[in-house]
Formats: sequence, structure tokens, C-alpha cells
Amino acid sequence: MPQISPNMTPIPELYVSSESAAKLKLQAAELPSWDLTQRQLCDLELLMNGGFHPLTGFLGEADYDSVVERMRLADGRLWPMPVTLDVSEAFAATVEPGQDVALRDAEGVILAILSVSDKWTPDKRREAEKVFGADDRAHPAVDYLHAKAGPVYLGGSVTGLQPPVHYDFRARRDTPNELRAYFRKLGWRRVVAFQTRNPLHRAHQELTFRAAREAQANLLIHPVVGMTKPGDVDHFTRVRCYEAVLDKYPAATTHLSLLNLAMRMGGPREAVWHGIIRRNHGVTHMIVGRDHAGPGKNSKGEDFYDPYAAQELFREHEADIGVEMVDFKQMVYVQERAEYQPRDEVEEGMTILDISGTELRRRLREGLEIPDWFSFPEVVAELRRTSPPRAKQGFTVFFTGLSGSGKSTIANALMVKLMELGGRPVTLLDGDVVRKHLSSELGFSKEHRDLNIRRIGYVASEITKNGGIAICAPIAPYAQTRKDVRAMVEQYGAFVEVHVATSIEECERRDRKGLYKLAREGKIKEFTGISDPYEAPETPELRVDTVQVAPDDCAQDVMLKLEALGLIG
Ligand code: PPS
Repeated sequence: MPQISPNMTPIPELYVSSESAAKLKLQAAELPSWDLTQRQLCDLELLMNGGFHPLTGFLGEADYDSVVERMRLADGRLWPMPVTLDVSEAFAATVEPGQDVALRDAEGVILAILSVSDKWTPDKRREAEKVFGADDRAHPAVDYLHAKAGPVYLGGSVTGLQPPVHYDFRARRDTPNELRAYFRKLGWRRVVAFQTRNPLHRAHQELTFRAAREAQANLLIHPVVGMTKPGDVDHFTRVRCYEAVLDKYPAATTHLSLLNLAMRMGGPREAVWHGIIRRNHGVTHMIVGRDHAGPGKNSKGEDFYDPYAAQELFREHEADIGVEMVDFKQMVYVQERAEYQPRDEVEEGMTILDISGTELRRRLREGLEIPDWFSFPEVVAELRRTSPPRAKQGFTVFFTGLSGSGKSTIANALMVKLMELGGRPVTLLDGDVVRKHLSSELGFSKEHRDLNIRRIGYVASEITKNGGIAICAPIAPYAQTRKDVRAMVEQYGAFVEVHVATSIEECERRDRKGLYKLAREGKIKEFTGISDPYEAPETPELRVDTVQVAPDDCAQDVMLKLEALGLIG
């Protein structure tokens, strides 16, 4: 009997049988229930299907502390990333350790039951510093931790009732056991995985070919389609790109499979995590390149991690991970040789060509040439289809300023100018108008104002996504809410913040609606600038001064800014 390698035997899953699941679902309908966020949904799927083995649920407090401090579970097993169930304070108040909670997807379907063993309030600063290296909001996972993750964590084992439903690319999604079975069936004893969150260009292809050759292994292209870095190419486009280049690989030795992981961009720790996840999916080798899972620059403009720190940490823990690393330096195109080589192998005097991700985005945005040595025509065509040049994309102009500062007047003038230009539909979401149609039940507490602005942001992001121009003109007094709206819109197009910087004295002097007088008399409560805060934007795309400049000219300034940003031709 040939020996079966450990990566080929099935891995434990957390699912119960379908009969038990049906019974448990009926009982679970009575339990307190938590609607999973997108990230939690990704985490739960990998917990249940064994992708996060040896975890058997969301981390409890002792495991969490140990993972944060020393990258290991409390019993010593290697685990670098906190996988926690963050919830709101209000929800946390309704559950206690010992209780069960139903975990539901966005449509309300119960996917799993969490048997709560721990409930605690984490020290998020410590988590940020230890896990991601700095409590710096420029790091996407740190920003998520502070701005999106709930303040209380629940831990406990998970009983899986059913996997989350995917409607897209079903045939390309494999659980760890499905992949293991596939490798077993084809007799693939050595498999090298390529983790990616980007479209594949020629450099990646060369790197994967070399890695497979070096490891004498079959190749698994294993892109992440759960959550990647904000601003990345969406996974629908990416998968179409992967499919387009798949026939450039030998079909008998390469497999493409999609991984529904929510990345944290945690650099070295994330590389180790990716290794463990890949081991669970039955691979024996993994490619770790330059700046693996790098989050980009910190708030001082420096790299968060040394570009090769991920390789070092992986190497240190290779035995524990159970996957061999195939490490690579950055691949670059050598003009004289007309081929790709690792940067450290290039002979002196040769001409190196490279196009960074930022440069590629610029070329796509501006409709510039993308050379054949860099990518495949099919990939470029696909990217151009989803990233038309900026002047054809949707965008949002977001005015913010005090009541009576002149936002609406300028916004109206801008709308007319943009309509005169033509080409894209223009929608004005004016503060007063929105409050009449979209937010008529809301008042002016912080909570209600935030809700109002988020609604505006949501509509603006939909308009932007669909190629239109949204002009918003609310007060929007809170910086964090404006930042959130920016993030919502920037997934789809540009967000141009315009601060209408009319001073409170001037607004009060004008008092067009007589509201300041009423506010001074205490007849209107929570009035912005008088009895409620206004946090002026620190770095808006544009600041306009309505004292020195007429509204029409302010609108013209905005037009000039839009032109400078390449948003109008
Ligand atoms: S917010 O904070 O962004 O949700 O405000 P917004 O939706 O833009 O609504 C502002 C308009 O409502 C009127 N109004 C008040 N403004 C501020 N504070 C209080 N308490 C308040 N009560 C009523 C006011 O006319 C604002 O209109 P604009 O066009 O800004 O002058």
C-alpha cells in the first residue's frame, strides 16, 4: 500500500448531519440571534469547513490573549490571527456564557449555533499593536477594528448547520476536503499554492511557473474572493481575469480554486495564517513573495512591514505550519532578455521594467497604454471594461458646512453646470430635500444625523457605482461619518469633499431661514455651531469661501477641481 500523505486525508469539519441540522434549526429559531457581518460570514465558513482547523469556534478569551501575545492558542498550537465574534454592547447584554446563539446570514438563514463560553471587552489598542504592529488607522485591519468591529467579543464552539450560500462561481469554489479529494483523485502529492488578491499579470505567471518547477509540484491558483484590501479590483472582475489566463497554464498540472477568506492585510502574521489555511486545503507548498499580504503605507508614509518580514516569519514556523515555503524576490521584466527574472538574479547593467499597482491603476484611470510585456491582452481588456477612464466613471461631490453656509446654492449651480456638460446623469441629494423624502422621521441627535448621512452615502455610492454623478449637500458635522461615507463611495469611484467654509458668524449674520435666532433663543435645540458640534474637515479636496467668492464662482472652482482630478473632460 502506498503511504497516504497527511494532506490527503479528510480534515475535521464542524457540520452536523443534515437530519440534526434540520432539528437544530427549529430549536435555534428561539435563540437570541446574531446577524453576521460580511467578515464574520467569511470567518464562519472557513471555521465550519475546516479551513481554520484546529479552531472549533470563535476564540475564547484565553485563546485570544494567547494568540494576540504569542501567536499561539492557549495550548501552544500555532495560530497567528484572532478569529473573534465582535458584537454590539446591546446584543452582548442579552447573552451570557453558557447560552447558545443562532448565527444568521444577511437573509436571516441560520447557518450555525455558537455555544457561548466567553464574553469580554477586548483591549483593541493592544490587539492592533501586537497583531498588526501598530495602532495606526492607516492599516485597514486596525481601522476595521476601531471603526467597524463591535466593542464586545463572544467566544465559543460552533455547531455548523449549513454553509453560506454563494450564487457566483460555484463551480470554482472548493472546501478543504473537496480540494483534498481532488488532489487525491489526481494523485497530486505535491501541490504549491499561489495566494493572490490581484489579477494575474505576466510576472505572476512567471513566478507561479518557476515555483511549480522549483518545488516539483502541481500548481493551485488560490485567489481570495472573500474580503481583500479596500480599493482592490472586485472579485467578479478578478475571477474573469483568472479564467482568461487559465488556458495559458498546462491544464493537467494546474487548478484554480476560489477561497472565501476575509484577509486582514496582516503581513508576516497573515502569511503564517495563509500557510495554515493552505495546509488545511491539502497543499504542501506555498509561494511567499515580496510584501505578502502587505497593507501599504502607514500614516507617516512608511511601509508597515519590511517587504521580506513575511518570508522570515514563515520560515521560522515552517515546521509548525506544515507547508514548505517557496520564497521569491520581486519578479521584474528584463528588457534586454525579454523575460522575467527575480530582481536579485538580474545581471548588472540590464534594464529593468516594472509597473506598480498604483501605476497600473493610473494607466487604467487615464486610459493609457498597458504594454504587452506587463500583462495579457485578455486581462487588460477585462480590467478596462470594469475600470473605464475616470472621465467616464461615476463620482460623488460631497459638500459639508454649517446651516446657511451656501451649500445648497453652490450645489444647485454645480448640478446645472454638470448637466450642461452632459454624458452622465446628475442627482442632487440636498440636505433639506433628503430630510423630506429619505429621512423624514429623523431629528438632529448625533445618532440621527449619522443615520441621515449614512443613508445619503449609501444612495451616493449606488449612483457612483452605476456611473452617475451624486451631489450631496448636508451639514454632515461628524468627521468619522464623513470618512465612512467616503469609504462607501470610493469602492466605486471618486469622492470629492468640498468644505463650504463660511464661518458661524457669517452664517448667523445672514440667517436666511431665521433658524440661528431661534437657536440662540433656545427654541431649536442641538443646533449645529450653536449648541451642537461641527467638526470641520482637515483635508477636504476643496475648501470654498463664500464671503469673498460668489456662489456661481464657487461652483466654477468645483468644476476646475473635477477637471484637475480627471473626472470631467
Ligand atoms: S445633518 O446634520 O447633516 O444630518 O443635517 P442636514 O440633514 O443637512 O439638515 C440640516 C438642515 O436642517 C435644518 N435644521 C437644523 N440644522 C442643524 N441643526 C439643527 N438642530 C437643525 N434643525 C433644523 C437646517 O435648515 C439645515 O439646512 P441647511 O440647508 O444646512 O441650512
